[in-house]
Amino acid sequence: MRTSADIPADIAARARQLREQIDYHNYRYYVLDDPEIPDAAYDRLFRELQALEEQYPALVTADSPTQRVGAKPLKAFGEVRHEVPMLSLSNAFSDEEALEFGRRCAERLAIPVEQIEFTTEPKLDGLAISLLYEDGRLARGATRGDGYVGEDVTQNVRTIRSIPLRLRGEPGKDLPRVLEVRGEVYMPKAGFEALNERQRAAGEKPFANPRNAAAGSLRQLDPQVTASRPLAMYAYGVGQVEAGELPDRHSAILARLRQWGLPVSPEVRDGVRGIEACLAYHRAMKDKRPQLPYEIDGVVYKVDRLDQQEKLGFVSRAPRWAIAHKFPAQEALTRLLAIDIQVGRTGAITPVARLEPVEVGGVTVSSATLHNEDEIRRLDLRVGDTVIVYRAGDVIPKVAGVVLSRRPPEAKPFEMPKKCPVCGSDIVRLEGHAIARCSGGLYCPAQRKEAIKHFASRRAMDIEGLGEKLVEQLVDRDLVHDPADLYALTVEQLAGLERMAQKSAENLIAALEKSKSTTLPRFLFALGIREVGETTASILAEHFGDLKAIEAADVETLQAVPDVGPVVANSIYTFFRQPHNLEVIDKLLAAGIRWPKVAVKKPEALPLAGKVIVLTGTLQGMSRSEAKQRLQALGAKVTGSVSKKTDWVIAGTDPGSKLTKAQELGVEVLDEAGLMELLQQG
Ligand code: 9MJ
Repeated sequence: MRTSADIPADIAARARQLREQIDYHNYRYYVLDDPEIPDAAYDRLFRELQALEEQYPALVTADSPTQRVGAKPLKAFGEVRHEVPMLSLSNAFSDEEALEFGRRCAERLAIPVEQIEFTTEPKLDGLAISLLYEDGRLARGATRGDGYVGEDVTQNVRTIRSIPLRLRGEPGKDLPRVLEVRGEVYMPKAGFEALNERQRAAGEKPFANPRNAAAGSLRQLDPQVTASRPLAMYAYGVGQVEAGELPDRHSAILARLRQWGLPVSPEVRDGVRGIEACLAYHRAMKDKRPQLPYEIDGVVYKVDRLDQQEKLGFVSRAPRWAIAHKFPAQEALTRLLAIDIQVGRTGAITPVARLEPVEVGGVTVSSATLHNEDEIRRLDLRVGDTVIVYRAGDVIPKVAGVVLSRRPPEAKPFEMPKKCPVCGSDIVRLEGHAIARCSGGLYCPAQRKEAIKHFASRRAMDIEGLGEKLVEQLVDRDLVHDPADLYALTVEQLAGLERMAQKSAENLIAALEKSKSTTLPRFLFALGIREVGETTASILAEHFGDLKAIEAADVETLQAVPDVGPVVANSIYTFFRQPHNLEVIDKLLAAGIRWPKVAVKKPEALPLAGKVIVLTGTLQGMSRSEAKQRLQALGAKVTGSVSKKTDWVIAGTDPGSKLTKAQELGVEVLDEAGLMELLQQG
């Protein structure tokens, strides 16, 4: 092995420079939320450092950014005694309780509450962490435990990329020699969803919520496992401090932590005077909660001046100078009344939990999706069970688990019905598939209704006024069997239906007439061919130019289309081999459906050919669907979810979880100006 003496001076200097640059760009990214260079450039720096360290192992230092995952699995965690106890927070569950907190502070400080300045913070729903920095280097990470003794999770916190291994600043000068930072480790919503997808795909139990996922991930004996979990951290205070001065206000300490390179939530506000202003913050954060990329379960108010904090002191295990003002719970217990079966457009069977109505986070929930049969088995759900219902931000409610101790003795395991509850056809589940399907096809009224709703929908034939309830009546009364029958409807037939007056019947006939003039991509999409979404429909139209050529194409020809794989090709081929489908298409064309000729495009020649783009947030200059169409016209593929294959994520205002996902995966993010640049290439 080479020793440090063998390392040429220029190599050692370059390694030092690379570490400094990487640390700086981490700081721009995780702390300032304002990256200066694209991710690809960051990756180049990182790889260059890795290569140098591989060539000269003596160059490796414990705080090198390449050394996040190194340690071997542990047998057990060691114990850590907290020099300064890690206290918890008292809770307020109502505005009244928060006001009461303000009155108590005012009384003890002997000043009017309006004169007390608070810092207000989001209360992250994760787990508390203590990070000990010695001479600016991360020396130890520990969980809170009981507040006095926690677990040593150093090797796991090192894998969390938003936690700096080395602080910015000079120890002994502007940086205390010993600094214990306190904060919350959490799992962003997008990372949580992706992790649970992976758990399900691997046949493992999904985590009930991001808090459990974060706690489970941090308390892994093997740091490799922790490293594979999308964890993050926000700092919210300090514990032990030696040989160094800190400011005399909490808000200034947070600002200092940020300067030292620690991520602090951008939602923190200081100079909030009196409790009424705190309550306004509570309301604003409650509204913002669905848009935040991570879960919060309330907000925290902290008296800002440290001399006032000292005067207020502590009660038992919580400071008197802070309070957590919680939001209504996102979890609730209720009873599972039934498991219903829903049949989708392509026959997919989705079990749905019918629940005794219960308030979850301020919304009444009476049903929840159960994904599929395996999910029910994994949760061991039985009708009559008491279940935990969980809502994450704006996400649809889910059943997170069962309270086994409350299971009624007669509760029986769920059995998937063998026959479709709507049409009586066999339900089949192919080997290796998670989804069971009704085999009735368009014989099944449920599938027929969904097919017609899809045909009429805005992005398909855009038949205004043909809503869900109307389609159901039309199918139930045998007026419409397939989409082509819509064009044979008369004003008299329509006017006889529930909630249809003469005028609305006339309007619908006019809308049907108007829909006849369409485009080939819309028509293809409207047919509801499995696996053919809007993007594939557009690509098919531009590749083949007309419907007859698509109808005639064999599987091989279809697979030659960019983005069409064997599954999609087979699905298209099979669709056009069904006499019934061809009949419906003929009837539709005979009814007068038409579209302008499509110019065949050589896809490889387009400027954005092969690029995968995801749009998120609100754009100012155009709608998202316009942006999508314009990008597709330039050859880009526009998809709905961010993956490693994504080339760019274009983020408008209020971008949501896709932006977080992009940042986690290191996908380059463009703003609206970046989008305009891409579009100008056309
Ligand atoms: C969380 N969980 O976000 C505190 N917390 O302060 C914030 N927790 C805390 N502050 C003192 N923002 C004890 C705990």
